[in-house]
Amino acid sequence: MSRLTYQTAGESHGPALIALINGLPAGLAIDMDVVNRELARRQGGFGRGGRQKLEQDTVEFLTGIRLGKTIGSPVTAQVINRDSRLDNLERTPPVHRPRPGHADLAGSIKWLTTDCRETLERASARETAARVAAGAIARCFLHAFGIEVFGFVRSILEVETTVDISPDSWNAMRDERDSSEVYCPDADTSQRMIDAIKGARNEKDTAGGIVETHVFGCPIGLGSSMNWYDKLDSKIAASVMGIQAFKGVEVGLGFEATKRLGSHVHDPIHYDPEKRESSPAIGFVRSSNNAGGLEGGMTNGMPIVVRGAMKPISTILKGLPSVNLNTKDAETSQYERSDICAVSAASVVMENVIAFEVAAVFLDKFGGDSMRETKANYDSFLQFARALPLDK
Ligand code: EPS
Repeated sequence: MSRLTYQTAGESHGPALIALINGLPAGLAIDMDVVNRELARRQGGFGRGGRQKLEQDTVEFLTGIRLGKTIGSPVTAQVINRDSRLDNLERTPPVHRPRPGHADLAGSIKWLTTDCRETLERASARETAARVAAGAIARCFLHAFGIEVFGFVRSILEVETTVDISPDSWNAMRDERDSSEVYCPDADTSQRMIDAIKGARNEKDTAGGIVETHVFGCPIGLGSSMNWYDKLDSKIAASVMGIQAFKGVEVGLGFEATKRLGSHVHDPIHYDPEKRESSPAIGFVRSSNNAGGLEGGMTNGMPIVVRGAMKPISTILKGLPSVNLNTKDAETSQYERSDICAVSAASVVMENVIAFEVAAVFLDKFGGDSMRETKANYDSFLQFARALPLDK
C-alpha cells in the first residue's frame, strides 16, 4: 500500500478545487457531516470578506468511495467554486500592481509574466478548502482509533486568551469555541478580538494572529527519530508552514523554552498502573507537557500541542507602495475583494493539515490494506508495549 499522501489542484476562481488522497485503507467510513462541517467552519469567522457569501463549500467524492466507505483506491474529493470566472477577462482582469506580502511579485518574475493573476489564483487561500477536505477525511480515520483533534484561535493582533486546554476540558471548550464568532473558547477575549478586527477594518487594514491545535489520544511512538524527515514535528511544521500566510510554528513551549533552564522545561515521567490498560500511553504520564507531546520526533503519549502564526492578509484596502510590472512606475498595490482577518478560518485549516500528518504517521507505523488489518496491528502493538519487558 502507498504511504498516505494528498495533493490538491484548483484555482481560486476556477471551476473546482480537488484533493487527491492516496493510501487510505479500505473500509474506512467517511462521515460526510464531519467533512462538510469542517468545510463550513473554514468558511466562517469574523472578518471574512464577501466571497464566503457566494460559496457554500461541500464535498463531492468522485473516486475511491463505495457505499460511504473507502475501497482502497485513490480518493478524489471535489469542492465546487460557485464564483468560477477564470477565463472571463472582464471579471478576472490582469493584475499588474503586486501586493507586498503576497506571492504576486515573486510568482510573476518566476513564471515570466507581468500578470500577477496567473500566480495569485493558485496562491490564494481558497485552496485550503481542498486541504481541509483531505484533513477531515484523516480525522474520520483518527476518530476510529480514539484520536481527536481540537483547534482554536489563541490571539488576534495583541488580544490573547490565556485559556488552558486539557484532555478533560477540550470537549466543553469545543462548545465555547463554536459559540464564538472568532473560534476562541473564551467569550470576553472573543469580544475583544472582534473589536480588534473592527479596528483594522476601520483603518482599511488587516489583522493576523496565532492559532493552536491539540491532538488527543495518540499512542506513544508515532513518527520516528531515525531520520530527520520521519520526525513527526518536522512533518507537522512543514504542513503548518505550507498554509498560506503562516510565518511561524511552535511545538509545546516553543520559543519560550529557550528562556528557561532545562529542569524547568522537560516534563517529568511518572507511571500510573491504573492507566496501563485504559490509555494509549499505557500508563506513562507526565506532570507537565512543555514538549507538546513530541520528543525525538515521536509522540510521547501526551497531547500534541502546536501553535501557528498567521501574518495579516496582504490584500489591503488602502494599498501599499508597489511598482507597476509593465511600466516600472511607482503605484499603489492592487486591491481585490478580500478578508480583513482569516485567522479563525486558518485555525480550522491548521487542525486539518495536522490531522492528516498524524494519520499518515499512524499508517506508517501500523500499515494495513483494510481498517480491520490496521486495527489488528494497532492492538497487537499496544499488547506488546503493555507487556514490556518482553522475553528475548
Ligand atoms: C484570497 C482572496 C479572496 C479570499 C480568498 C483568499 O478571494 P476572492 O478574491 O475571490 O474574494 O476570499 O479566500 C477564499 C476564497 C476562501 O475560500 O478562503 C487570496 O487572495 O488569497
